[in-house]
Amino acid sequence: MSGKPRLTYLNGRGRMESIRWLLGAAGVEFEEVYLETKEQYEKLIKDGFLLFQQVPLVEIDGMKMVQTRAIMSYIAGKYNLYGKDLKERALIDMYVEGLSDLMQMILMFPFSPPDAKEKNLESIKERATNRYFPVFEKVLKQHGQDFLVGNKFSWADVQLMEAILAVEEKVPDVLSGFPQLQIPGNQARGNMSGKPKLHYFNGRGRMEPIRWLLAAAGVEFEESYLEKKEDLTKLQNDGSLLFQQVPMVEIDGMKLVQTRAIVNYISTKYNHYGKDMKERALIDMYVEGMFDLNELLMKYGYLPADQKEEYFSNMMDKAENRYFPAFEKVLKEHGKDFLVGNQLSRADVQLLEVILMAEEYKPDILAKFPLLQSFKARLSNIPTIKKFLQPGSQRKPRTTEEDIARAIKIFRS
Ligand code: IBG
Repeated sequence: MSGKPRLTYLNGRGRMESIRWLLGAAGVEFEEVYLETKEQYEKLIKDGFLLFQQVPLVEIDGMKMVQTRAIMSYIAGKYNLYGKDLKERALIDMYVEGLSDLMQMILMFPFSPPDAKEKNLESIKERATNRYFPVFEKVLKQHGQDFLVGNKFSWADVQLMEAILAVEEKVPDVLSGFPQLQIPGNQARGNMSGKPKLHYFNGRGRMEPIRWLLAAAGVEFEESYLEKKEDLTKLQNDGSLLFQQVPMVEIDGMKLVQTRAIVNYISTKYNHYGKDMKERALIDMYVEGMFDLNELLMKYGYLPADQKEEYFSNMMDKAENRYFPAFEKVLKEHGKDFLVGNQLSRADVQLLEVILMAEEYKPDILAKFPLLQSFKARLSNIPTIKKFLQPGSQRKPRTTEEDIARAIKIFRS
């Protein structure tokens, strides 16, 4: 659930390349194991990793998935690239299957005998130009939208982009008769590299839970830092901020504001928000408590000196006697590794974040909470989180006096 997907295949495109594209388009980091020897491959079979003795193999969410299409359907579904209803899904399936027939010709091309190479290249060109690309040119022209299905980036766009580039490698001017394909091609390309972009100041504040959740989901993101008040004013004046406030995150063509709305979207998108309404209700209860505690801890630095002492003892009292006992109890009662549904959710990620923050104020704060101690160790070891906890990651260091002075200059008029 928590680690990066692991792809096992040869170190080449082959049947794995479309899977790499789809994960890349979804912004998901993955690991690769390259098969170099026959023994490695036989070992996978012997160990029961390969249901039909074939790769591609993708280890994802505790499953060992084989069969390229099954793997891709799972990834497309998981990362919301598979339409919003059955009808959109049917269209995506049609387009993807057509494109994979074309890709199959390209995949087999290197295996053509020398005397068939020219003829096979000609058929790729002929099929791309006369059968497949006209279909997508027409679809885009008819509905006039940017993406093939549902006016939203989907698996079909990813597959089309891959196919266009693969054909262009062999027939560079293949798109010359397809003006529509030239435009969405560029847009898909823009979207492909389009990591979420976070707009905030270079400090923790209200953006830090968003950074945590993206990092835990293995999603790469970019940041644009507000350095001075004018940077905020510029975003306010160009209409980028619905309520004239940051955090703002550019993601999937939206400019999202309101911390909770942003984290709700990210957690849903990356399946860290429970499997049903009841799990979601529990996650909501827990994370709202965590937000309250996080807010208490975050505000401490911004207080005038004469209020700090009293505030500090209240905030530590709340951490030790209200919030942490509640989470210790949840873990004790169900005896599982994660707070909700026995799988990683945003509640776990947000709890780890707030535990580490509280420890900065009081290093032994978990002394009375053995289950939170083991929870902390377990969570910190999840590969994506482990990486985020290492120096040099996008996690922000403990808030300093300078951060506070800078935030006040930017945010207070
Ligand atoms: N409910 C909103 C959310 O959660 O996104 C509140 C957002 C908010 O308070 N944004 C502040 C802002 O943009 C920056 S975070 N202010 C400019 C304005 O004109 O309102 C301020 C903050 C920090 C640290 I920094 C702790 C708490 C708040």
